[in-house]
Amino acid sequence: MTTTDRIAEPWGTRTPYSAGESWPVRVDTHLEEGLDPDAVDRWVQTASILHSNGDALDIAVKDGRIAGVRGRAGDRVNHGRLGVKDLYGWQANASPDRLTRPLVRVDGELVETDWDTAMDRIVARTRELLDEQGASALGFYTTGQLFAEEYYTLGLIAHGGLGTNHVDGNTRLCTATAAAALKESFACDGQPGSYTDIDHADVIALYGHNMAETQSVLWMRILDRLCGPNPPQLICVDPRPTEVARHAAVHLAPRPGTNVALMNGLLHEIIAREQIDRDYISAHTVGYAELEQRVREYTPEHVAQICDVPAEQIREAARIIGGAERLLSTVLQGFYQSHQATAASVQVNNVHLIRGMLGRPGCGILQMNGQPTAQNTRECGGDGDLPGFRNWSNDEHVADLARVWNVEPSRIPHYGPPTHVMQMMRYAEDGSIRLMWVSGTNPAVSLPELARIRAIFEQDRLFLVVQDLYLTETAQLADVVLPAATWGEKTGTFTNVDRTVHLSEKAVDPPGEAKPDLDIFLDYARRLDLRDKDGEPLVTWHDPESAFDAWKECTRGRPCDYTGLSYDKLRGASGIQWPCNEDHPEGTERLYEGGSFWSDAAYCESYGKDLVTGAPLEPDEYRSLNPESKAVIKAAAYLPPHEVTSEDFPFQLITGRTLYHFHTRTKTARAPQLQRAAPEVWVELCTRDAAAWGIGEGDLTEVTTPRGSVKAQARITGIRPGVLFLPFHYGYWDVGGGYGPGDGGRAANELTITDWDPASKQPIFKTAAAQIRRVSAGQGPAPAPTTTASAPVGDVGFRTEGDHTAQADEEVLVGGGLGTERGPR
Ligand SMILES: Nc1nc2c(c(=O)[nH]1)N[C@H]1C(S)=C(S)[C@@H](COP(=O)(O)OP(=O)(O)OC[C@H]3O[C@@H](n4cnc5c(=O)[nH]c(N)nc54)[C@H](O)[C@@H]3O)O[C@H]1N2
Ligand SMILES: Nc1nc2c(c(=O)[nH]1)N[C@H]1C(S)=C(S)[C@@H](COP(=O)(O)OP(=O)(O)OC[C@H]3O[C@@H](n4cnc5c(=O)[nH]c(N)nc54)[C@H](O)[C@@H]3O)O[C@H]1N2
Ligand SMILES: [Mo]
Repeated sequence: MTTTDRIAEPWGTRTPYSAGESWPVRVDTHLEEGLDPDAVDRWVQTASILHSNGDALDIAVKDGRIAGVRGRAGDRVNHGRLGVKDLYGWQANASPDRLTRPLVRVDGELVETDWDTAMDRIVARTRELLDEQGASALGFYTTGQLFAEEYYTLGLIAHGGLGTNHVDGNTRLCTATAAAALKESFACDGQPGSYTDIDHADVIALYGHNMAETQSVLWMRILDRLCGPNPPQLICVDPRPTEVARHAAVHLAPRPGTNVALMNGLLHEIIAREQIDRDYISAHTVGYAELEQRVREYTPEHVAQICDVPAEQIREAARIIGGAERLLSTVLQGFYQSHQATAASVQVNNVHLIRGMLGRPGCGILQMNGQPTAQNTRECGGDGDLPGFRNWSNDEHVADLARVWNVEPSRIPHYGPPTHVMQMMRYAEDGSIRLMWVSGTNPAVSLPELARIRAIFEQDRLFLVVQDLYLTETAQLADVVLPAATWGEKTGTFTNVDRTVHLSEKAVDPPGEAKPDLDIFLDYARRLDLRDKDGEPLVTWHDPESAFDAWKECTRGRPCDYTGLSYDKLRGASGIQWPCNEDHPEGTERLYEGGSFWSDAAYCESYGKDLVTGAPLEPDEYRSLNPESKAVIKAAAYLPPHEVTSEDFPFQLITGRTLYHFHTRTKTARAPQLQRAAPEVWVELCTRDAAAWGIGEGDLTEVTTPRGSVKAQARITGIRPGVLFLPFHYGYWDVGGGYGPGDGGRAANELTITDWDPASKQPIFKTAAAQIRRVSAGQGPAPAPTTTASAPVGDVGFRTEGDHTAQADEEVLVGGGLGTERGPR
């Protein structure tokens, strides 16, 4: 057993392993100070809630409170390890400023009230609006952080009960492009790959994905391969010097927003060298000829001009990718939130399709998710799509869902694609959406162009309901605030990126009168007296397990088939990957083995879209494009970003994450070790730009775009010249008090643009034109971590480390622990 300061050493101790071996077990534990593991009353099974990796863990319960966490040795995902946010983040549950009672607005002020009063207000307003305008007045904006049971219930209420098409999740900001890219290539959502592909791959390419900070346990798996025999080679595509870049054989740092050009350059080289699998292409794909034609002009020299990357580096990266025998690719926000998001992400799929690298060990695509339950939002209809990956433009799928729900098909809106959140905000701005119910997300910090978002939420004519744990920036603008229970305080299931389903059990009671989101939605349906077509209650379940059983039925025969799962089966050694059914009782490790796809026109989730305009394809167009249910290779030309640099705004601004915080910090700022590691906003720029603009380490600067400005201390790093990076975590609440935007903004989204990808509708958070100027000298270095992509170029006289409370245990179990692991290996 070793004890490690995991703030200073976020990835902990190395446990090297070789290709084809099983990843060794290392159990990470962090308990409240002085608590002996043997003195813990109960260990309660769950998985991580602060990212999408799905690391399994047990909550330590002592005297009815959460007192720590321990990784689960036998789980297929993490083999016992935990990341920093999970080791320390649990403390936020017990924060003294949790909401404990509902609040309603009276004479302009939010005041405490009881559940009946709060719910009756919402129900009365819902009824009024249904009478006056109909269901189009109602919008629901949810999250990627609740449980499957909760999304499914919300989706049924909104779609099947009220009949509104205005339902979306913050997954729109997050992984809408993952879904869109999978739908374009495979006609269906669902990750082809598996985390075990890391154990086999000889090349791993990470596209716009800072895995070291955002899925730190998965990164440990790669680190352990890198220091074992036969290590894989890494390719990193990111304008910043992330830990991923530091370990890469080739680090391509393109101009932000030029991903399509770069991908076309890589495809050009791979094709030019004939490093393609012609048999696979002809047996299992359509569209290759167009791709070959399209990428012909993207020579390394031409691409070098667009991306400002040396042509030789592009050749070298293509040589490695083209020479791989087992290629794993991952894609995340550097593609999804950048310009031409879907078109770029689809090109990653194309690399695998033309090389036949799919459906066998080491050959995986992970179009990553970000949030712990983003996959469920998409599967269960929380993002507006129809549950079970049903196709809204296939009338038979709508009829089938109507059968499952026992409603008339006409009840389920399917006249057009579901309304995405940016469009919902537009409708609220115009006054046609008049009730918006926000659950589990903090849009007053996380949506682009915050001044506009605040103005929309502040309108009197919009009735805003916010369901959260704390009085967030968004909750402060609400008409009704509902106190929710969270992870550890309620039971439900969630599914991670590689389709692994975990059960998360209730460990402790929620504070005060806070209630699980499921109970709140069920209460709303009951008070509205929603009925099915036979006059029976529309929602037939009453608790998490009965909701799960209903959801299972809804997935029967669909790609994300859960029918072989149950709470009992999930209460055990390891999470299980869907599809899990009679044919695959222990789950399914990889999709698309042998090149068979779910792309038959009668079965598929989507007919695809035009990547430039976003227009959905008609069923007949799809049938003639893909008559034999193959994978679809879709080519795309590079187009310049909409907002380009100018004399007034000479920089490109990108925004993103740091290791120690989660999103708008509502949980991580309330965990002292995490908050101390990254206490305030900063801005990253390179040495050359700092010198040119007279900015020194730690100086206070002002970053401006056409939307607004933000003040931040400067951190000088090895970031690409001409690029600024701002973490988007810092809103206007803070430990020990808040401050308003009037005091000078610090939220990155004051600066971002109202613009989105045409196909996925995901907002563009990663390319805006900006200016920076020095305001004054700083007092000491910037408050940015030194352990991560924000590491300074030189010594700044300060290192990120934890205090004595940050010590965590690591126990390496040699050759053991996984005997009880489940699922096909
Ligand atoms: N610590 C931590 N972990 C998290 C989260 C968190 O808040 N904190 N959130 C979770 C969620 S919801 C998500 S979605 C994921 C996100 O995980 P990531 O996508 O890994 O995180 P980001 O920092 O948003 O963006 C990744 C990288 O994209 C690069 N980038 C920016 N613009 C471009 C571009 O045009 N091209 C390319 N190639 N790269 C570009 C940035 O430099 C950045 O390093 O993380 C999850 N995990
Ligand atoms: N500029 C910029 N903006 C971005 C991004 C970026 O990279 N750059 N990334 C985008 C991405 S990928 C994402 S995912 C979003 C995240 O943006 P948000 O979803 O707004 O971020 P969170 O802080 O996770 O907000 C979740 C809220 O849910 C609450 N909550 C937690 N658990 C529960 C629960 O069980 N029930 C309920 N009812 N509430 C709960 C939390 O207290 C918190 O207020 O931000 C997006 N915005
Ligand atoms: Mo996300």
